[in-house]
Amino acid sequence: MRSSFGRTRPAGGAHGRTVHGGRTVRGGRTRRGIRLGVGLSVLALAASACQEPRFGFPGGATVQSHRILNLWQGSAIAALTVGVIVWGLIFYAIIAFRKRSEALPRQVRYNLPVEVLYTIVPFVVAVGLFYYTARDETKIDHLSKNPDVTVNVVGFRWNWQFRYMDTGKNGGNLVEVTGQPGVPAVLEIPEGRTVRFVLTSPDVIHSFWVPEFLFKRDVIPGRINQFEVTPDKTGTFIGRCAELCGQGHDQMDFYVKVVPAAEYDKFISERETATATAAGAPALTAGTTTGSGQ
Ligand SMILES: [Cu+2]
Repeated sequence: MRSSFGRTRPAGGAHGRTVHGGRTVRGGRTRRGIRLGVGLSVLALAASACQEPRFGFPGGATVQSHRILNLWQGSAIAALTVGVIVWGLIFYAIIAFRKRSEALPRQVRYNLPVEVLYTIVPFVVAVGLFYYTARDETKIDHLSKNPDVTVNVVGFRWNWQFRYMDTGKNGGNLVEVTGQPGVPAVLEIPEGRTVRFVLTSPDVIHSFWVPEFLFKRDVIPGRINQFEVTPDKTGTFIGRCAELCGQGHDQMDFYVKVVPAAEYDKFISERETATATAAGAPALTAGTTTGSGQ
């Protein structure tokens, strides 16, 4: 009588048949119970997948963020599926192969199908995760030839400066926004246009993070990091420094205000043509440079 996993199965005899018969009934119930449990878990998972749970992520406010969210949802569902199968197998082994007597279970080795399975399945899972991650990372990191808006972001101890690099031409002011202690900088950007961020730091490592964009990138001294987003939702979103950069790290909040394109054009043209003294809002300095260490 062949058996896997060292399950005890007496070979014969009146006593053996009785025990064997009893175990078959119990084993059948156990297997049905486990199948039902696994089936219900898979159903619950499939039902929750239909409603697209975000597994703790925000909804996203850029074209790129939806791709990031999809990757996160897919990875989480794949991990949960593997988890449910593994938990199922663990509980199956605990129940089906529990100690029933002092007799030593039949000892077996080298179950080739099982060994092939647990080699191939993790390989397929790893290749799948790698493929989708590499595909999405390439798209998310893509830099267009001519972004609609370019903003130089300077993260410094302990605030942010945003400089609109498409301004300051043809006699207009260079528009820049610099946060002051207690007055976070507000970065206004247009909905539906590609915005490139060019990140630099004059002092220590910071990290430019807008949670609603589902994206952050380090701001490193001596290095220029870039990325692009295309906002697709208007609103004001909190931004933070995501790198513990020192004593004033907690003061490095800022706001990103996504506005309709026409409103953004008005915002920029007003500041480009304003006189320096007229643009004296605390968080906004138009046409002047700041002491941010640049
Ligand atoms: Cu910081």
